[in-house]
Amino acid sequence: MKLFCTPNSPFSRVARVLVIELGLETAVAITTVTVRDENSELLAFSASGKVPALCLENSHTLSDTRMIAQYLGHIASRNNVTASLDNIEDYAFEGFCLSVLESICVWVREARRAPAHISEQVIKLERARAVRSLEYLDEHLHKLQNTYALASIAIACALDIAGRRLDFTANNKQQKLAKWLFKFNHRASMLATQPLNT
Ligand SMILES: N[C@@H](CCC(=O)N[C@@H](CS)C(=O)NCC(=O)O)C(=O)O
Repeated sequence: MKLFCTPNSPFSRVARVLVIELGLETAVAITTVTVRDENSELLAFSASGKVPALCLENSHTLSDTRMIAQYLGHIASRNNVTASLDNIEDYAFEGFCLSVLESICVWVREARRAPAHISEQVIKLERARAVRSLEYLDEHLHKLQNTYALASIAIACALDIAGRRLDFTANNKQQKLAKWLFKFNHRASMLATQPLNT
């Protein structure tokens, strides 16, 4: 199987972390591609052109992080990588964690624009959303205890990129979450998938 990624995409990083956490390094070949590029190798496998994308042996391609996580959990015979509809509380929480990651990506993308094109309104909105989300996560930290759950990995990747690119981290009011992130960031899977310093 081929997992198409970019070195700096937080969504790609979630999939790469999972490959390591689940011990699937020999089964999954990490393939670096470009995005937003009409010559990208990825376009032959996925018309969406987004990463991560997992090309299976039967040549079907999964191009959604949750589906990829579910599939990787399935082949690793782990049934608690993604939440099941049978546990609606976990299912809702996982959706929330993925939306935190998506919102941080929107903020990072906005902040990277040329200064004249940055929307202060978008930045303000995303910062407020991120503050609310961190407060919620700090209050519900017990939900982030499964280290190879999609929810935990999505939050670790979201908060790590927010710290690196936006200088946005958990503050004194969210000390439990800050401690959790510090510990999670030292996992071998997180250390091996750190974004490039660009
Ligand atoms: N909903 C998608 C989001 C993936 C996504 O937004 N990936 C970004 C990189 S973090 C991407 O590929 N962007 C390139 C593009 O928009 O063409 C998922 O869950 O996998």
